[in-house]
Amino acid sequence: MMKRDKNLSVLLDQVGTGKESLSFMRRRIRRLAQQWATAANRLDVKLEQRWRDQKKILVHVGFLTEESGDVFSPKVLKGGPLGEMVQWADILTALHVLGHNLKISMSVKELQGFLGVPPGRGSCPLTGPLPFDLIYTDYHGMQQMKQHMGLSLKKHKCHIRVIDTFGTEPAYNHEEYATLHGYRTNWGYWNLNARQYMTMFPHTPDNSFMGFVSEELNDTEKRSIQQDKVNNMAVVYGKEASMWKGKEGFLQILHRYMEVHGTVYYETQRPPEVPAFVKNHGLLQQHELQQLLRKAKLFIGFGFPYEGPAPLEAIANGCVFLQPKFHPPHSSLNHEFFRGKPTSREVSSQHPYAEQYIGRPHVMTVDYNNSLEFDSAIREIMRTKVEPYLPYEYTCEGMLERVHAYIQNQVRTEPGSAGGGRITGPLFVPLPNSTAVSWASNVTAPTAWPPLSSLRLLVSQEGQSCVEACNSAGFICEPAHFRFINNKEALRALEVQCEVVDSEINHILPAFSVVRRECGLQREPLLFSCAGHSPKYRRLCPCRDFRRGQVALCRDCL
Ligand code: U2F
Repeated sequence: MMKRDKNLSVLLDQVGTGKESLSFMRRRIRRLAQQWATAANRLDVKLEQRWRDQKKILVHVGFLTEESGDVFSPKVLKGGPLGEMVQWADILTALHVLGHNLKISMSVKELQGFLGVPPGRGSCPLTGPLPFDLIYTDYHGMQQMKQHMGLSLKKHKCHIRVIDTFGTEPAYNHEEYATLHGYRTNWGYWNLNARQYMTMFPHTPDNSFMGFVSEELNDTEKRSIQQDKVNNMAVVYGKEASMWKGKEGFLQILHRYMEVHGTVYYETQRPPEVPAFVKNHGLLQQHELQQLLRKAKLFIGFGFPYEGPAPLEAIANGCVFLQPKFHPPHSSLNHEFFRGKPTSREVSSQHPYAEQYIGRPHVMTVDYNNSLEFDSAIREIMRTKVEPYLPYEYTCEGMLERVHAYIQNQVRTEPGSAGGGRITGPLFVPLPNSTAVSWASNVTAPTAWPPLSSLRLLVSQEGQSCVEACNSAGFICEPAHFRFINNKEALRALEVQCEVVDSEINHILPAFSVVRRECGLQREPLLFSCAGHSPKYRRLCPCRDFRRGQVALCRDCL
């Protein structure tokens, strides 16, 4: 490992200056430097002397380039989205701290320079070998790389990782399939392995969970927070006035019990959406927000923004996060924000991760249309004592551990075939009705990652996706394992009655119809999908175990 850049000054120089978005990222990198350094030391101890390849990595932040229009930077100080910048700052820091050889580009010109395209020949395709082992970018960056690399992008595509907050499901990613079956979106259909898309939360197991970090407290800080908590102090989640629109009723109820604080951006006077009884601090710097959250008992969301970092920060600072349940769930079918996004995911509340992975007493998800329920949740929160809590996967060590594991193991050279390597040893096949079938096969796949020891084969109910089927059995769907269960032996082990076994291109396969006794295997590996479901089919699901607090990694994954 190389010598560590303790105060991250090398990284800060690379990030550059000149835009509010960059200043925001630099402040964040500086503020968390000590925490990253401690985490890196702990990870070193944990990994002992294990060999780690140093990779040449290019990070091209497409959405911050002038060429993409950069709508984010001008809004940094005006209540616009900061989640993306939080995540990019943390990705850059993680890659740097892990000791990789990092280049950062925030303009098409820099991108061309790094890829070796001669200046003045904008569309000259890269012909030689790619000068990087890995390229992290986003959807805007993909377009820019396509324009400047031409056809050779296809050749180098396995080196690319796309940072994609809300996720991309396989059906939307496969060009021909998306076009034929109505899954085409403006984001593109890049024919990547779906694990090359990396999300902000672990919500779409077809993709990889990249995440970000939240500040960690030491024991002394935790104790002093407990002492200083103001039991009747609430902070409203929403830095832009529009997020408060139409919420007067809830705010009135809340105000009956608590002092209400806000951090809403304003120019000269209080925005009309924010009632006079609210103590509005204006948009705060991140460290100032942390201080406010340390005093507050409640952090309350009114439905937007979806899936941001702030609730994790609030919970880490000892607040309870109260948020609305969405009934019916929000999705690309019924909500403008998700319309046209390459996912069919149904979002059950403002922050499904907080709801499903954290839950009570830190998170309360209630029906806001029921004012009694809303009222009693507030009273309960005032009575409850909670400790600051941060899931391991959102600590610096957790993020370093995960990114390290991906870089060293993920999407190496997997066979392009839909049928897989060979499995050894017995595999437990717990069916949903809890009878466990043990399946011994003579297949081996010594280089598989996650290792095959983590595989658990399950059958979904009709209409159920593998995401749900694996979850309900206490596992997680693992798309890398599809290639091992996409075969007749798996059907046989599960005692599925097949009159015919077809091999087709459809994102719900492998699956079978009980009534028609038809079984189908997958012919296109890019369409292996945890998300797919169909009312008449039961799916074969490759589930795996996971580490507590680090769902991205199986028990033997490190
Ligand atoms: C999400 O983006 P947002 O920026 O709206 O997410 P937030 O949860 O509000 O938090 C982003 C950061 O803003 C910081 C806070 C968080 O880390 O510390 N902040 C601040 O610096 N000062 C303040 O007064 C208040 C907050 C999501 F992350 C994006 O991916 C989505 O595009 C967006 C829309 O759903 O929501």
